[in-house]
Amino acid sequence: MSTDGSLIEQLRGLEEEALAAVETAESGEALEEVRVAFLGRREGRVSGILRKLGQLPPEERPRLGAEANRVKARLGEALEARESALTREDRTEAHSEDLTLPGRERWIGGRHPVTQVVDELVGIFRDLGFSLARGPEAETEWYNFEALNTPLDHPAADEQDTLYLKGGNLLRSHTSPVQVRVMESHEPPIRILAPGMVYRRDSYDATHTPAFAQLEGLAVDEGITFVDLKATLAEFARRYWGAGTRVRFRPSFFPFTEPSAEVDVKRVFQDEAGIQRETDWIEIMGAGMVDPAVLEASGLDAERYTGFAFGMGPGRIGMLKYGVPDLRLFFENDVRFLQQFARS
Ligand code: 2U9
Repeated sequence: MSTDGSLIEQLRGLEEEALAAVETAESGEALEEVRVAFLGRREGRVSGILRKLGQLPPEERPRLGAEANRVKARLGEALEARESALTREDRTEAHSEDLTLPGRERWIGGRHPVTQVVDELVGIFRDLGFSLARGPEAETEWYNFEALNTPLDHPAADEQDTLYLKGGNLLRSHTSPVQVRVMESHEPPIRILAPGMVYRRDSYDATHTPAFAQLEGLAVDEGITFVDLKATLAEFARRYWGAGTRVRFRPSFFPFTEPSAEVDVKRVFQDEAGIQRETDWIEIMGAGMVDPAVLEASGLDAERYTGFAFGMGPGRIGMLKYGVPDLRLFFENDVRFLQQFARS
């Protein structure tokens, strides 16, 4: 074997070794190390072999020179190819998300569904001439019961038994005390709405909670009759439940109104196929003419003034309107439920 042959063999051995090193390099730095180790001018192993060129007889030198150039060129190409493959891998890793996916929607808070119902009801009555009135949630027995024609030993007072506070006050069991306070301080005409939370010693089930929202209304003036009550509540019902809604007044009893009625609606509407449908009668509120005893207790002359009042539970209205089967859904703060009302 000639010296020339063995140098060429060494060169080809190096070539194999270098190509394998290029293929297994996992980073730009590792690749640069391979380049320096094989092609570096001073320390590179290919240059090392070329330095031995002088040992060969002159006629054999060109062949080794040409072979060395081929190996350098091939290694150069392999380095370049591996480098761009590594950069591509990098890029794919950094952007492995699917950029065509729709963005994540931003969470936008909203009013609680019962608050939305209250606001809508209040809006309708505002258009009918009622303004808002508020009062304390901690009340005296006088405002909560006695002024409302409900003696403390009356069964209705027991029914609404509520949380008593130190000193004999209690958490109001309805918003009616608000109306009493307004009548005390204002001469009629009075047309007010009293929305707010009320508290009762009650069970916590699908249709009851010990704390709930109420919306009551009161109109007092000279000459107000049951006709005004019927017309106002029928107009309200049609604005809230739809133009075709039918309204029914059933005789009832409340200590603070006489006569009293339960108000039912029957919704008449077209379904998706355009066929006319109607619901059963649904009870939506109680109402009546303010009992003269209540007007007198509030300091108004019952000979001169008459009035009507009504009361409803926006939680119950929301259940009916949106088909919510269980009142507790409104209180448990489950976003999957609440989200459905987020933007309405
Ligand atoms: C005054 C005089 C009269 C308010 C009224 C009702 C009938 C009634 C219930 C509806 C559902 C309470 O939330 S509920 O459980 N309310 O049926 N409320 S008349 O009458 C008044 C209020 C104040 C001074």
